[in-house]
Amino acid sequence: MPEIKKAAKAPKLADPVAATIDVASQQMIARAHELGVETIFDRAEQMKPCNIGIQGTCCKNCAMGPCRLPLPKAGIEGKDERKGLCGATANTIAARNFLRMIAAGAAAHSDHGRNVAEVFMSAARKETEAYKIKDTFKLRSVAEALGVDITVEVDGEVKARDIDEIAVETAEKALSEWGKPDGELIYAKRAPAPLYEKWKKAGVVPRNIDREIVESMHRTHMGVDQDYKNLMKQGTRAALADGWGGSMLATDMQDIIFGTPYPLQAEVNLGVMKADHVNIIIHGHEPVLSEMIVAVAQSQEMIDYAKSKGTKGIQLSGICCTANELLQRHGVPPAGTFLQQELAIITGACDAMVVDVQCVMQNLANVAKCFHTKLITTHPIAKMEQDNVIHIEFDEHHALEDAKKIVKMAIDNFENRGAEVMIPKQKATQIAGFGVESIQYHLGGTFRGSYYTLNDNIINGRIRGVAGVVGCNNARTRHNEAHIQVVKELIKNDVLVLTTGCNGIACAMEGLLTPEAAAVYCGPGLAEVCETVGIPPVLHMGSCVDNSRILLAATEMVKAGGLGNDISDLPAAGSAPEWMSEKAISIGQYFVASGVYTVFGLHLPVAGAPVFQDYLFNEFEKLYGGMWDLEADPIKHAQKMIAHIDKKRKALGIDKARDRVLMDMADRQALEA
Ligand code: BF8
Repeated sequence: MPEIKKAAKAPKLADPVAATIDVASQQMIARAHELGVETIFDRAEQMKPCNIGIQGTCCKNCAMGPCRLPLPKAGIEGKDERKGLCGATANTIAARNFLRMIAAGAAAHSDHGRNVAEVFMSAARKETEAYKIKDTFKLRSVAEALGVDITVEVDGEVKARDIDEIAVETAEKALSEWGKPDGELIYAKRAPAPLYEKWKKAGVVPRNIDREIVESMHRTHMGVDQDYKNLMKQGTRAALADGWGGSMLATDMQDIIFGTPYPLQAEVNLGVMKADHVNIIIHGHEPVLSEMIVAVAQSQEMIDYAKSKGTKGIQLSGICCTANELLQRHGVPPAGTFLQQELAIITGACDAMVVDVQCVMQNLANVAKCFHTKLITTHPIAKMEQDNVIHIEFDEHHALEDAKKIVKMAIDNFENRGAEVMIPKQKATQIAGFGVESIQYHLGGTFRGSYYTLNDNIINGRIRGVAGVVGCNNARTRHNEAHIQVVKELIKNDVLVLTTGCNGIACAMEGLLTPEAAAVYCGPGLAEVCETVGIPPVLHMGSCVDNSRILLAATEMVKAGGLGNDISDLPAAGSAPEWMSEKAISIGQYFVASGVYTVFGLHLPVAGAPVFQDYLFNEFEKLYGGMWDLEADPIKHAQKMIAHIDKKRKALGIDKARDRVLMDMADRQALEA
């Protein structure tokens, strides 16, 4: 009898509406199904995550394992007897894993920072035509922060020092922060003095950036650090080396050579792509090459060339944090968040996608194969094995030529588009490009250039507090839903939101980054301030390395007075509702160690080690004033942040002021009635 073969079961596909709240993305997921193209949303249906990994208690740091220590269903009663082959406890395993995540995240941000610092050095030494010192004002302030003299004494007279000299010495000073043999991270002293003293007392001031990452790897090697508290001491040091080191230097160097962002208007979402234009999408994190692509794509030569090929011009757009970088400095519209990268190609209208580092899915190559899209990798440390991927390695010494080659390749590829073009219509308007400097200007004015007005409005209760809501998308949860629900709940309760990364793009897609959003979504106090000053209730501060801007904005609030002496005294909280990247863990840890109560969504890989989790969630507050928390439900998540903000208002003695303001509003409404 012939063997009867069982028909292979069709793989389960994602339900577009359950996968994302964004209508444009829903259309593209459905389109992918029509065309038989698989995306991350489908794979999330087909592959379940490892339950023990999620709990943080799988140790694969040596070849005797992986040792898996699941949490018993009934929980831990009394003594926790679980251990790996070497005897490592659940606390040790979870802490080692957590520290390795911090180290990887800190490495990603900091290596990005180093690359930018090297380009800055080339610009300072005038070794490249493509990059110049663009913002001399910022250069001087960064030079001062790094201890570089900006004045010289000539014949007893103090004069401004030559700007080229300042640039070279600043670049040297900055670059040495990665590997200097002694001393400590210079920027640690940019933190409020009481916070620096806490770090000093705890012994966690970073020595240099690279060393903290290397030591993290050493300590988590088999048979080294076996005390979760000591492991997290290093976790704190490595995270601080990221937030107050690699990330902060990346932001500063980028501002110097590309310009400090200032609020500007742009569009967002897949609808920014144009059927009659050459569409180039830039994706990743390091904006050094993309800056050149912007310059080249805007050149008359390339626009004319594009028109000669029967197109109406060149439409640049972005994905992930390269998008945020180009948005905040040039108004280049983001086409979407992390989870929309495959969808941008599925429009059939992406003539080239240019990727650099981080958050780039390898499946882009498989999706690009189904269309005409040229997928171009540009970074020596980030290549792809698939044969349809083109590698054009970027070098700052021939950056303009590289950019031209890429733009020309995209234009030439326009004629290869198939009939399957379908660009969703959805797009929104946003105001982005906020930073420490522009908040100071907007809320303080030219004459009172300080955070005094912001503090004043917090003290009088119109603004209840400030929240940093940041971070990724995660295919294990509905795209953008938690981002938007958390932010809406916060602004409804008069909490001003500072955003970066994919949260910033998600908020923009929802229309929350416009001054008009204040009247629709905010509580009366925040709405009044936004209306008076003309700002959105959610301020887009840039990419993920730009979380350093949030640290410095918080420091400015402390300096402006009236809200305590340290970041941990501020009515403030942090959040990453849909995190997925190791970078998010590093960011979370440096927020916490800087005094910020920080809530993550979904899950955290610490649940399998309850003692370690308690250390992060409760004991940490005694060390630095900030602590971790986890809340998957977006409304409860926001309410926990608001409860913390209220706790801080009470400690500052300004909780009554808020009551009074609310009564004033009610009284006023009653009078008007
Ligand atoms: O650095 S928020 S998904 S794009 S990691 Fe990645 Fe996460 Fe987006 Fe930016 Ni940040």
